[in-house]
Amino acid sequence: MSDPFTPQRSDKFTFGLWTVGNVGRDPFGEPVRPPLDPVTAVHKLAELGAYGVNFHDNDLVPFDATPEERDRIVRRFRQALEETGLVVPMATTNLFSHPIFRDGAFTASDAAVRAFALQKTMQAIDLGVELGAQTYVFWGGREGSEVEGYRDPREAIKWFREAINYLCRYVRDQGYNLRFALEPKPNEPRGDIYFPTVGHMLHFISTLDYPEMVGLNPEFAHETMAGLNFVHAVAQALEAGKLFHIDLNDQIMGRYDQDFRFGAENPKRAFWLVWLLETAGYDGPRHFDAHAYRTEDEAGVWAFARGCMRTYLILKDKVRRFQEDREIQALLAELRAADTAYDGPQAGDGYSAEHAAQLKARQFDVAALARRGRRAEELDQLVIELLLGVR
Ligand code: GCO
Ligand code: MN
Ligand code: MN
Repeated sequence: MSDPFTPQRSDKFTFGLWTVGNVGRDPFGEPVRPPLDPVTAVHKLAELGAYGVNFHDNDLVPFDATPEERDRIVRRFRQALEETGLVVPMATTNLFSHPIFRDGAFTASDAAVRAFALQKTMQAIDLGVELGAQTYVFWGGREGSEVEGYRDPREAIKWFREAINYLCRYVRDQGYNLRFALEPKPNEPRGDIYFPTVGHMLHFISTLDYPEMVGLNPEFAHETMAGLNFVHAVAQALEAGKLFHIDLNDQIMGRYDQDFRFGAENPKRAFWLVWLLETAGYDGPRHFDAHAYRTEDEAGVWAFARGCMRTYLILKDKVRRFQEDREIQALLAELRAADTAYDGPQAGDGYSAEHAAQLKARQFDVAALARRGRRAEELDQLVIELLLGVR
């Protein structure tokens, strides 16, 4: 009877206050929607079947709020969470809107700005933890440059490392149960942002004092903007045990930062992403970092939110069909049988001098191996037909 694509809490869908609360401001135009009360957002998201809500410190508490205002806002918000059962799995800091961050935060050339960013982040971590967050995201929106004339990028990398090391110590010192998730992006709002991709971040993490506390928050749009394959980026994060969180949305390569509804532009890539997440057993939140088109009013915002979750669930159902489709599975089995027929020495056996000698002496039927087609056309067409709903 019930619609199988109705989201449940167990699907772990989350939205940022800044996503459904996006007022539609862009570089060319004023807001088209009034600000959304965070308490209304919580109630509405709960009604739609979401699991949680995330925020930047200033999505909830204005930059210049007094301590009394802060406490009143937090009390009201917490009450909404209690009434609805919504949780706050992730929180983050706004280190990009205020003019003080015009040249970055942790990588700003001005030491006072760097110290202020650290102070603001510690306060924001306290706020996030107070409301239950277990993941803390670092998106370095302004951590970049347009001009190389003054700051040596190596210095920026060092300062970013110092900040993350410092904050890891802070979290440990407070006894917080909190992990950090770094979110790479190639550009926007800076001409270029330091640590532009998942790969850059993964290496950076290996240089930290507490690498086990720090992982990734990759975003579909960010690798896509750079023309990269997001599914491969997520696979590398998963393989490294570093997929701590994920930002789902959509984007056309080469355009401005679009933050479209999940699956809106690249449903096939989104399908492979859902396939990867579901088959890898990723059990973190499925967070939508996207917003409604500027054409929309508040009703359009909720249509957008519903659409993100519904598309994920439809794609998850397509993954199940992919795994159960007799023709697809038979094709995969045939390919696998041919691929695993070789029983000679190979890298997976591990190296020894004797093994290497055996491998060097091995005769291969190069012509036969080179002749073999991969049947990718057949496989991809079957997937397309599955996605287009004719199988
Ligand atoms: C962007 C980013 C942000 C971050 C957010 C949480 O392109 O603007 O994706 O939305 O995800 O600041 O860290
Ligand atoms: Mn983004
Ligand atoms: Mn994001």
